[in-house]
Amino acid sequence: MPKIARTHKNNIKLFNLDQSSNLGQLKFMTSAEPLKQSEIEPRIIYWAKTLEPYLKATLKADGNRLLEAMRYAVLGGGKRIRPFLVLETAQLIIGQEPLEDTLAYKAACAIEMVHCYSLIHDDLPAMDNDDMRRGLPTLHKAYDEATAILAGDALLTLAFEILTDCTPEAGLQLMLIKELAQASGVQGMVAGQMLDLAAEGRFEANKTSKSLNQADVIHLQNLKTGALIKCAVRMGAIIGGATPEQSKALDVYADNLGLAFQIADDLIDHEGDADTAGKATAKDADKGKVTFVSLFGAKGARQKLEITVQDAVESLDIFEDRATYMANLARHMIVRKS
Ligand code: GRG
Repeated sequence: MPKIARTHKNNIKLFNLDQSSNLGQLKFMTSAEPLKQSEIEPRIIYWAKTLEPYLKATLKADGNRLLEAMRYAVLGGGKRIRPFLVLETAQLIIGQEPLEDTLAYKAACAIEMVHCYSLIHDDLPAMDNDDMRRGLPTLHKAYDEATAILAGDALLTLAFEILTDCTPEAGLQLMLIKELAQASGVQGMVAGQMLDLAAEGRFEANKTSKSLNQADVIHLQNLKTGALIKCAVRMGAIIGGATPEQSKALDVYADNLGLAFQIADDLIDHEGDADTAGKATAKDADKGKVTFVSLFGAKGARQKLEITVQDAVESLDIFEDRATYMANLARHMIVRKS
C-alpha cells in the first residue's frame, strides 16, 4: 500500500477513535438553536468507535491490492453519519443502551460501504475529479483509476453480501436489502449523480450548464444525498421494529435532515476552507453549479438551513426527550464545517 502521510489535522482531532468519549447526556432543546461542534461530537465518535471493529473484521488486511484499496477508502476517517443514523434510530426504537444488536452494526457497515463506494467513484476524473477526500489523497491518486473503480464496485457488492448474512430472518433481510438497493441505484443516489452531471451540461454538445429552479435542486439533492441518509434512518427503524406512527415521524426527520445536510454542504463549499473540510472547496461556483447558495445567496441558504433543521427537530416530538441525539445531529448541521 502506498505510504500516505495523513495531512488533515482537523480530521484527526474530530474523529480520533482512540480518544475517550464523554457520553454524558447531551442538552435537550426544543428549538433549532445551533449546537457548538463539541456538543454532538462525543456521540458521533462513540458510534464511529463501536462500528470500527465491524468494519475492520469485514475488511481484514491480507496484502491483496484490491482489499488494501478498499481498506484505505473505508478505514481512512469519515464522520460515519449514515451508521450513526442506523444505530441511533435502532437504539431509539429498541430503547436499549448500550445497543447490543449485531444486525444493526452489520446494516451500519453495509450502508457505510455504499457511501464509501460513492465517494470513490465521485472523486474519479470522469466525475468530480478530486484530489483530496477526508484529508487524504483520493483513492485513484493514492492507487490508480482502475483500482479505484474496482474497489468501489467491490464495496458496493460487499454491502449486499453483508446484508445477506445479517439475520436469520429472511423477511427482515429482504426488507433491508430492498431499502439499500432502492436508495443507492436508479431510484436514488446514482440517479441523483446523473442529474447532477446533466445539470453541469456534461451531456450537451456545447457543455453549457442548465438553469435549475429550487424544486429541481431539491429533487436532485434528495436523490443524490438524501436517499442514502433516509435509507439509514429507515434501516434503523426496520431493525428496531418501529410502529407506523414512529416510521412516519422518522421519514419526515430523515427528509429534513438530508436537505439540511446538503444545504450545509453547499455552504461549506462556498465559505469553508479546504483544510477544515478535508476536501477542495469553492468548486461549485467555478463549475457554474446551481446550489442552494447560488439560488438564495449565502444568507438565504443559511435561513433555509435553519428552518429545515427546525422541521427535523419538531418531527421528533413524538419521541419526547428520547431522540435528543438525533435532534442534536440535525442542529449540528447549522455549525458543521466538514
Ligand atoms: C458516484 C454513484 C456515485 C454517486 C456519488 C454521494 C455522491 C454521489 C457524491 C458525493 C459528492 C458530495 C460531496 C455530495 C454532498 C454530500 C455528501 C455525500 C458529502 C459527503 O458525505 P459525508 O460528509 O462524508 O458524510 P464523510 O467523509 O464524513 O463520510
